[in-house]
Amino acid sequence: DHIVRLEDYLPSDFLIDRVELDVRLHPTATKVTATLSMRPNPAGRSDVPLILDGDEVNLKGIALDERALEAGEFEASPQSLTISQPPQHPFKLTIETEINPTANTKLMGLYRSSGNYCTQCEAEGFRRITYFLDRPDVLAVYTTRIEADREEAPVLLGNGNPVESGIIEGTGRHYAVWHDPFPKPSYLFALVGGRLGKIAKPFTTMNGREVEIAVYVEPGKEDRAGYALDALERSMIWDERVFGREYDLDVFNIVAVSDFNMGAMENKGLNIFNDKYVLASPETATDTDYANIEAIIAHEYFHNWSGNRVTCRDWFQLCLKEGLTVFRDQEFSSDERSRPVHRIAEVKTLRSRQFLEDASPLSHPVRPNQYREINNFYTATVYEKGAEIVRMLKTIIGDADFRRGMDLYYDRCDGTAATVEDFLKAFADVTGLDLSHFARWYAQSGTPRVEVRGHYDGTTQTYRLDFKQQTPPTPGQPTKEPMVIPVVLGLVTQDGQRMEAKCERVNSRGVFLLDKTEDSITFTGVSSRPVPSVFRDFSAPVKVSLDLTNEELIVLLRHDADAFNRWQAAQTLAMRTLAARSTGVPVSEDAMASLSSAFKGFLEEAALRDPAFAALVLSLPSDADIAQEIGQDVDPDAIHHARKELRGHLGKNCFEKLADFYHSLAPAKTYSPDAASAGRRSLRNAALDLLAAADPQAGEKLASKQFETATNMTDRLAALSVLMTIPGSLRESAIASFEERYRDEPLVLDKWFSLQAAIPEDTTVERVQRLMEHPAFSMNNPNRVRSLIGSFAMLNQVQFNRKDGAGYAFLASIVLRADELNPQLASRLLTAFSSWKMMESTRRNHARIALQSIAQKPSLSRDVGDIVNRSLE
Ligand code: BAL
Ligand code: ZN
Repeated sequence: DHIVRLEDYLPSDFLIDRVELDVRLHPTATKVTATLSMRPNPAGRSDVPLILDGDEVNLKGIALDERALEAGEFEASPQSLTISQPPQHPFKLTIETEINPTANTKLMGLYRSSGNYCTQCEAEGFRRITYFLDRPDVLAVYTTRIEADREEAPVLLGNGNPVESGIIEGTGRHYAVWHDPFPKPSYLFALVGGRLGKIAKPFTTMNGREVEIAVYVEPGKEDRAGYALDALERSMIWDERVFGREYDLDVFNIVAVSDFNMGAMENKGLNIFNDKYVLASPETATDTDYANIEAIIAHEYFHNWSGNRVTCRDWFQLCLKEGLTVFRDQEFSSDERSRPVHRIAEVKTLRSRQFLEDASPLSHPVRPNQYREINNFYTATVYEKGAEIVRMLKTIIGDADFRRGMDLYYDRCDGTAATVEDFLKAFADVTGLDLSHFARWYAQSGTPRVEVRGHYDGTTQTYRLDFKQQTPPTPGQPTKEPMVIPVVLGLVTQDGQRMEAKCERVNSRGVFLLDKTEDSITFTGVSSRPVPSVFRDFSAPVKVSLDLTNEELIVLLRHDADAFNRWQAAQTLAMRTLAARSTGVPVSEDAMASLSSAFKGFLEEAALRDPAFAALVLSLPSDADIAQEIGQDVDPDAIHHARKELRGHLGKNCFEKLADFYHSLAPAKTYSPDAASAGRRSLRNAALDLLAAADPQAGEKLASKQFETATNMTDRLAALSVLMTIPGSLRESAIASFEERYRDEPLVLDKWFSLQAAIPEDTTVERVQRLMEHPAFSMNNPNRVRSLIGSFAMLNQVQFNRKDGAGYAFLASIVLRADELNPQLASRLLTAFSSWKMMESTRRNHARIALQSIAQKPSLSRDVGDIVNRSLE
């Protein structure tokens, strides 16, 4: 098996300046003619063969400078095309290939989704269309002619601007020509051909350029595309205002398709989306769906600069575009919604996905230094931790220098394939700072742990904070160096006032830089013992250990100026109890009483001021969060039981207040997806959940009524999800009525699959197996598979981690089935085994056996082979 290493990077020996593509779409025999204007790369090696990448392509013809090559002048296999003696001067290579889009179940390259033709080329899909130098540092200007049957594909879209279209008389066929003036790597190539409905509007850029922005969807679903188009327009305005970035083509098209491996793809001028992240109506989409659509539309649009205009030199630099673009979309959503609420949501995702990954055998640096299969590195570490690095940089250098650095980066690197070093150099140059130590965040894997201890001295009126950092070993990195960790902090008095103490190590923005293994800082003029509020706004992606008493945490929950730390205080309080009770450590009646009085106090004082925030405080750490906190010999049943008990306890003790919220926050007459309305719904539904935990009979009644009378999907689904926790006939009839109501709505049925797969009962494996026979389920559609199988494996801690191993064995069998159709989908499912080494020994043994059963299978895809081998190491 071939390992690609960062240290082996060499520039391409040949360059491709222009690509002319002629694609004649046909369901099973699409013909592609690629004319490549090539030349030797002055920065490459000379006198070497030209080796083009391929993947399951059939060569039909090849010519060099218009002369057909003869056998012996080239060598072709489905995987590569070699010309042993290419010219030493510019030349034109013409390659004809034939591909079968209908047979393409991998959803990489050109394939069909609901009869429409579409492409996915990142990371290495273009080589499934034609032979090419399929690497991100080969940038070319593309002209694409697409031809198709007029009935089958009335709409033909490509990258760039439309230049020509017409009918081919007497054939029933037509064509369109698209030209993209911006040089781009092949992974940003796209085309679409199909029957599609369209909504569009004009957009005028900051410098007065007129652009048409459009969203294409399945005909008849145009009325569900409005929110996506609106989000696109808002994204364009935001990127102009906040980063000074203007759109650069005459059209910007988004196409929604129902079979897609990822969330969406940022192809130049032609974003292709998983329809889950485009289609929304109040009756079919939840508040979370609306928020995700807004974020992903923005993310893909922002890539036009961070990814497309400035692209990556090689796939090791993936975080250069992904971490930065996630940071940009998070900032956008924070500006469009509530910043603290969004920050908490980001951190919850980071902890549940990235911290988990970093504590698993799959841990890797934000910039990995080797890979077997690049598709396996589209990870939470590259994306979410990558975004945290950008945010830390901004925290360290401040907003103004951050913007200046971004401008310099874009100025210098526009039109090039850049590296993480280029990115950091822009910020080093505008600030004069040495960022070489900071750069360790890209290279060192694992989540740093920071221990903070406070010491108050009343006689000198000083307060000292001692910091210690340490990063646990991760695969390939047995020893670790200290990181540069920005700690944003402040002090609070015991009665909740902000304390004005001085410390020269803390800058005017409240930042202390911890860059050694141990360090201490001292505040002067401290007249009473303070409560420290550290890592405000989650200023670094670390695990913090802080020796605060429960009383001090309650002070922070009630009074801290930093909303994130108020939420964190509630989480820490709950987590202490949950972790203790899950591991058999007794928790005193007093401690339980003080916890519920803290929550009750919070609800009475603060909840209605910011309902979305209150809902987040009420949502206790998940089963998986608790497992991570415990870290070893985990018993998921004990965790589930402890969490259920605590929810019941809090629900009982806050019953009146929760019931009060439930009734006073009754739904508005018309649904609006805005953040404030969504916040009220989320608090009301969080209240319903706790009421049902306290009194299942009353909860079942309330939830059934809400389920039946709901006027929007958020409330209907929230009610159904509460019913899922209460076995009985009401639950089963709600399941049946939901199915009946949405039988023709695949994206809505995905929610129904997902909720059933997450039922924490012993019969769930059989239920999921039964649902695989449902007419709406298909192993070929990634959304269906992720909803049913993915939810079972990722959201159902107790049933996936069944003590008899049945959950693991089931997932292993599905992974093997999926691998034959779609290796990327299969390897994603397989990452559910990330936490297997944390489990107690019986489960651990079952998980190992399941993983070994996969590893032993001959002819695994490289995707699954890589994950299973790393998981077992
Ligand atoms: N580039 C793959 C999809 C995304 O991150 O935007
Ligand atoms: Zn992205």
